[in-house]
Amino acid sequence: MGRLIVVSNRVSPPRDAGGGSQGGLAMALAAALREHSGVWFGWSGRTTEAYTGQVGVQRVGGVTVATLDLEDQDVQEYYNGYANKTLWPLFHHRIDLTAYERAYGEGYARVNARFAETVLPLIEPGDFVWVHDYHLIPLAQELRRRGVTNRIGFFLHIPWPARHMLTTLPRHAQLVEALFDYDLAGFQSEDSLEAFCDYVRHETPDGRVDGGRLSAFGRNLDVGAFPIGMDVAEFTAALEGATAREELERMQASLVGRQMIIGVDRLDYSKGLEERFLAYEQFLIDNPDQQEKVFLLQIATPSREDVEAYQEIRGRLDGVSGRINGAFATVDWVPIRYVNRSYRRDQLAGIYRAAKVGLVTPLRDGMNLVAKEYVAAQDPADPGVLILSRFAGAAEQMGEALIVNPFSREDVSDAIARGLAMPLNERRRRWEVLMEGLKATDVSAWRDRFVSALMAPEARPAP
Ligand code: GDG
Repeated sequence: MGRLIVVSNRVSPPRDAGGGSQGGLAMALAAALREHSGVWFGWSGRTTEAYTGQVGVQRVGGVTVATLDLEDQDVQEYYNGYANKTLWPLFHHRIDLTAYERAYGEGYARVNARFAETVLPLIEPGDFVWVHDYHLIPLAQELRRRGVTNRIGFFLHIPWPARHMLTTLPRHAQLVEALFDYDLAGFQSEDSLEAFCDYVRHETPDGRVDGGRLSAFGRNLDVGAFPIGMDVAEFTAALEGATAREELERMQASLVGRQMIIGVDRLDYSKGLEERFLAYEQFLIDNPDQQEKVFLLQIATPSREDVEAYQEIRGRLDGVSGRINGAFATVDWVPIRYVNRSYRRDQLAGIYRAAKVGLVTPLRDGMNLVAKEYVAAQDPADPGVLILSRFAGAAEQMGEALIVNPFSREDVSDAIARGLAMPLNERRRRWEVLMEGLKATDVSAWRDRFVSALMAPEARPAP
């Protein structure tokens, strides 16, 4: 069996076995890499005056990690530019924020070529290559140009856009054609998979969809929905640790008899934070008896601060939260505790557990792991209620949550009222179903499903 080579924009190998601030995805990939004695390759996060193509290799937590430095212009055009100002907003249906600049496309192509030429010497015959996310869509094409015939898989962590959105992108067909140099492309949800098939059917001259096998541009591509899971075991262990317990006690002490609603997100316009604050304001207006009895704790970790749209959303959220607090606060109650910093993973576990309602209302999201973490953190004897946007990939799997339309303040307001008042037996019934689902489709199951589809594809009839 060949080795596994994982390629992603950044690498984040586990620093210690205990987890701490480490995410479940990094742990799961590291476990796969150890099992298949593989390599994790990506950008070091550092810039260099002049690109050299030199690869730094280290062993971290039992994993071989290989990294590449980029030039400042690469970071501006490829990472801040095409990845985060073009593809991210477009794939989240924000064409009003999408930059359609040729220089960004050129930087994206250049960096993908740089990734290909530097990872190339690490790939041996029989190895399997697993490429992650929108930063690296053309990587297989660049590797094929350099003679790589190994099986290469791609997983998209963000949603695939609707056809009419994607066709606003200059050279959209080139981007899709590049995906046909993979052997397998995985999406987060059936919805994203459908959107991709829809494009292939209608926008390619020879496109055909035959179950999980597509053909277009004279080539075949296997596709599937591989919804990512969380690391339930790691998170449960974190929840039982001293840090999570202390955090839970600290939160409980600060409740002073009030009920807490929790939101945890990267500070990103796709997460629907402004709409969430306004829906919560609507709830305070609709339910005056609830004022001073609840509060919303919103943790919003600053993200992509070099991109203007992120500076702008941060300013807007400061304004909206300040206005709502000014309008509703009393001498001993603030309706929104709005926090712009990050917490350790085990602290977050304790904070989630103290909340009666988890409010997860992205306008569009590939999956959304916060929804899953909130559920995993609950006390089985007295679980809280998850309110989840229908536009998160997670909604396909988490039907026992209260599913809402995040664009409708009234809908979200009603769900908050219902969640806070939900009787214990209903909360337990819903939570048990959700928790079963989390365990059955955790991050290891996701990884194993993808890796086995890549390594041992079923013999399929030619289309
Ligand atoms: C992309 C897709 C898809 C947040 N604040 C802190 C913190 N977090 C952690 C959460 C969670 C993760 O970050 C966020 O994951 P999401 O899935 O919610 O969202 P994205 O960052 O947009 O991720 C998404 C995901 O990829 C995986 O495929 O689900 O749809 O957009 O784990 O807990 N972690 C710590 N401190 C914080 O303050 N330690």
